[in-house]
Amino acid sequence: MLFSKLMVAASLASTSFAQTRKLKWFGINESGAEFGETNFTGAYNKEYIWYDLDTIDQFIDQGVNLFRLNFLMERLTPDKLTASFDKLYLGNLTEQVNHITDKGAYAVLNPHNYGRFYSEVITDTDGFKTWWKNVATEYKENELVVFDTNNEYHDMDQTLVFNLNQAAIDGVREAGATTQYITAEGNSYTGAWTWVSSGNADSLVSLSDPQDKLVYQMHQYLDTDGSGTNEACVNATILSDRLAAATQWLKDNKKQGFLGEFAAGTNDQCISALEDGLKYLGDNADVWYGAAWWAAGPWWGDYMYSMEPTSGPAWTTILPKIKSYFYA
Ligand SMILES: *[C@@H]1O[C@H](CO)[C@@H](O)[C@H](O)[C@H]1NC(C)=O
Ligand SMILES: *[C@@H]1O[C@H](CO)[C@@H](O)[C@H](O)[C@H]1NC(C)=O
Ligand SMILES: *[C@@H]1O[C@H](CO)[C@@H](O)[C@H](O)[C@H]1NC(C)=O
Ligand SMILES: CC(=O)N[C@H]1CO[C@H](CO)[C@@H](O)[C@@H]1O
Repeated sequence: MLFSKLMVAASLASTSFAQTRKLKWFGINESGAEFGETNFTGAYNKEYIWYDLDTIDQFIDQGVNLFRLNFLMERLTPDKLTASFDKLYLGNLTEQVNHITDKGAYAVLNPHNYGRFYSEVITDTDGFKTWWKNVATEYKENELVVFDTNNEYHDMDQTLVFNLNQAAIDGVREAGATTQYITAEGNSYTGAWTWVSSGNADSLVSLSDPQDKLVYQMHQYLDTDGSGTNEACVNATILSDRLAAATQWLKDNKKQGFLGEFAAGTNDQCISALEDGLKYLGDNADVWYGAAWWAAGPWWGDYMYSMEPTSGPAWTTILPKIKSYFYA
């Protein structure tokens, strides 16, 4: 199983991906299965949706080799962290994971929960560890799966954010998933621009992974308040500017980073900022694994950042401009 996936990855690398990658990960966020956050378990195709496997293939044809799959913990394990899985939701998630990894791309399991379960901050670190142990057990044979501890912790005690990340790492490794990457996220919506000033740097530097395959995931938007809600970008160097302090921290501490969400409007200034920022990532590929665009998925419509083939504004305007930056 492990062997055959490696062979698929190797053969893809020598055929469709003729160019050498500069950044290890060229990613896209697939978003939709976490929609309807207040409806549990929620009605499929009404409150939430899984991802279109045909559009995933179109991304792979463009060189994308990582998909961050958003889903909700409450739908996977209804009622409590240690509950058994909803078999249908798990089955759908696994179908998507297998489709992606069979093609040699990485599938990031992203519980899009903000450190919350049924809207309450998760304080049961043991339960969280069990949750991750159970999930990792399902995927431990698939080395192209990446475990993302949780999307965007925020307004939480910093020690708790540390403890939850460490519990996730411990649970994954205890399950026997020893070859996969794990990506930790920080408080303050895991912002790259505030990574050092927020206290994430000082706290999370001490996370420990016995397999040494921990990657720090940060998110960065280019609008004034960094929220990713405005089409305008501050200026044409704002992405590299906002990554500078975190990049220095990664280098100083010999850590690896991954820009797990980034996006900007389809205007010229934003495109210049994206090109400048991705060039900066490539120049610092010793500490940055790559980046994943926010977002694709069947329900984004004409949302300003949608990269869903073929109607998303970013599919036609942004993707052709940025994809070369992922290659040498
Ligand atoms: C989903 O939740 C919202 C808010 O609680 C509610 O108004 C709506 O009726 C729910 N939809 C279904 C199908 O239950
Ligand atoms: C799983 O996906 C199928 C469509 O492929 C859908 O009919 C079903 O409702 C989904 N169930 C869950 C729980 O996601
Ligand atoms: C862009 O904005 C940032 C933040 O305000 C600033 O530090 C930087 O100097 C600006 N860059 C240019 C080229 O104006
Ligand atoms: C910046 C951005 O688009 N954030 C989105 C993150 O995901 C949640 C849930 O899908 C959306 O509601 C946010 O708008």
